[in-house]
Amino acid sequence: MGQLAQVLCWSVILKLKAPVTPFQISFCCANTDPEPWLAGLHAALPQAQVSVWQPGAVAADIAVVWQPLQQFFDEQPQLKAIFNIGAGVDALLKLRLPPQAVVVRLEDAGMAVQMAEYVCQAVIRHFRDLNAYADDVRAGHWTYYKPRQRSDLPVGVMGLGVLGARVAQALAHFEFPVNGWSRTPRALDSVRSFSGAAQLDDFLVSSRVLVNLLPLTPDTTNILNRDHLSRLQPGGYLINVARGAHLVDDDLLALIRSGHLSGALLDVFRTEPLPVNHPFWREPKITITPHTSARTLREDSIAQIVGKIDALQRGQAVTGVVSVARGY
Ligand code: NDP
Ligand code: OXD
Repeated sequence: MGQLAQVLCWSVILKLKAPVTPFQISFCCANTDPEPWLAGLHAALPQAQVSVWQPGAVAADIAVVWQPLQQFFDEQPQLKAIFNIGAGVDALLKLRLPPQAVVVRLEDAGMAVQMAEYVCQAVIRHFRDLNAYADDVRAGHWTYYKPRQRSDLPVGVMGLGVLGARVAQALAHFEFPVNGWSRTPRALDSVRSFSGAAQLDDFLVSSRVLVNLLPLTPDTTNILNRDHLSRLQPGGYLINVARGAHLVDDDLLALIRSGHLSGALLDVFRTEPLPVNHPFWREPKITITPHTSARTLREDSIAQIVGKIDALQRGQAVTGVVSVARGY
């Protein structure tokens, strides 16, 4: 069955059931305090019974998940919808999911503005030599660096979805030349758009700073490799805010040490927390943040999920439905 058909079919079932039968929501989220989520979901959906999943729990209609265990889906094969409380579904799609369930991810829910502020501060910090000024001031030196031309710092944004498009447009407001790359063509004001594998090289050679906001899929795993990163203009700078498995760690280190890249800001890693013996910790040209560029905001997320549950109950289609085949 197609995804739209699944959504409509499920929504018809819920519509028929909702007035008489309370429905069950099962919450299964790693590293998340469940209590405020349960309270928020219950307050907005009083007809729902909301509980934290534990082995042997009652069968639920809807799951709210983040990095759940396979056991959860093995025990809940009847689920009709799975709401992921993040934008990226790479961890979820590694599991065997009930084939009839629609998978819905967060769309923005307060993350896009956070991502825009994080990336803009990083590009501006790099462009204005603010790290070098901070070092000099700490050492008691009053120094000046020659101002750079904005035209010398074209920024390439990989992924022009909900987050990438917001980031690209925020960068354009600061008058950086902005390139964008997506799977299918996207038209955005003030952004030079490239799409598909055929235009990847043109996109890379046109960019000096590279911002990664792709979903992690079989097509994008290891995409930040030596071949692609070495196509960036000399002195290139990488900002990876998507997933650690997009990046080939040794290739980044080699290109920084050769001088082709001037540095990187990394928010995501293959293993999180980043292991203490990982060489990224000791590379002075790499700045690390602990997967914090855009945090899930509980109230915004609950409001979005509740709105979509209501829409499904009214028989309306919702956005943010993941294509399991495409991987995002
Ligand atoms: P979207 O699904 O809205 O956007 C994905 C974009 O990537 C689309 O433009 C899509 O192209 C493009 N894309 C996908 N596959 C390819 C490909 N093979 N080649 C070229 N372009 C491709 O995702 P979001 O913007 O909501 O989120 C992006 C990612 O950001 C998440 O998957 C997650 O990994 C990461 N993230 C990180 C956070 C953090 O704190 N570090 C927080 C939140 C998200 P098209 O437009 O043609 O579909
Ligand atoms: C997400 C994330 O995908 O937090 O939302 O990384």
